[in-house]
Amino acid sequence: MKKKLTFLLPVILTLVVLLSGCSTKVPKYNAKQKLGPQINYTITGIDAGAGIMASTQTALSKYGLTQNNWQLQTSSTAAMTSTLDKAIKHKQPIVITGWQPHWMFTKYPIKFLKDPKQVYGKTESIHTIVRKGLQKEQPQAYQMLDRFNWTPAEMSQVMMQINNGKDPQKAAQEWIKANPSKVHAWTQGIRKVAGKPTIKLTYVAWDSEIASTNVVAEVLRSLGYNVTTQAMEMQPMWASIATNVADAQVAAWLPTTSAKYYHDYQGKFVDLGPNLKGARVGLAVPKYMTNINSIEDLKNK
Ligand code: PBE
Repeated sequence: MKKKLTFLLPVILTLVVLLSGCSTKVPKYNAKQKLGPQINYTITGIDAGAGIMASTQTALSKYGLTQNNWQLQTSSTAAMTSTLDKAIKHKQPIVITGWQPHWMFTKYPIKFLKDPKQVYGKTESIHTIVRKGLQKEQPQAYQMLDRFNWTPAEMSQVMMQINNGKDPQKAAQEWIKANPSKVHAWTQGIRKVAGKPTIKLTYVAWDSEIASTNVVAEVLRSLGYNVTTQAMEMQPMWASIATNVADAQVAAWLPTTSAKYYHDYQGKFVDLGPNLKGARVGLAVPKYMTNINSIEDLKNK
């Protein structure tokens, strides 16, 4: 008898796993029922340090959602997009922290929720931030960084390649090769430096910043620099520039998303202005959630 049971154990375990998988399956989105209970009043977020997480906490309180049980779940971009992927496949309800440029808006039928209280701001720009003294010490790098600018569509091209599995440096090199006139505008008249001076770029490993940082690094290399890139959390990234440990970052989403660090380190960096205009940050849902169009709907519908 005992022997038989041991033999059956794997079979029983498999059945248990399969059955529990079925019972926890979230039903399809139902527009006739209140949204909150369908997703346990949970917004699927990303890494805790991201500006969009702070803005979403503000949104929860400004729209009166906190007292309504709504909460923001911390995870990572990769975990959030994989949860989104599964939800879309099964037409399940989901609310995510979304931003553009990002391939999530190309790959999935999702829409931003209206933000009548303007918690996330209208549109954002991504600024280039360099350390004090860079202009004097590495004028060529400074000039290239000052000129660097591209469009959301251009950034998306690099991001898509990386999302399809291409090595980020390779994707940057190929984009540069395919866009000579754009790159020429950034480097025109800048003479190559001798002796391979080092430029250190810091960034947060968001898809958008992996793309931009790799492109900038490659262009600086073509000017004769030894470029290192280092991924870190948002606060250390700002600190690295403020303390002259790093030379530049191209990852400052403003005026809202990076506002905290922009103000905390004010006076300890040089803001070279936007390298990309027309970025956007907010909450997003699949388009099949047709009756959810504003953050206010999370409360009322
Ligand atoms: N993001 C992407 C970042 C900036 C770039 C919107 C996730 C954030 O701080 O929220």
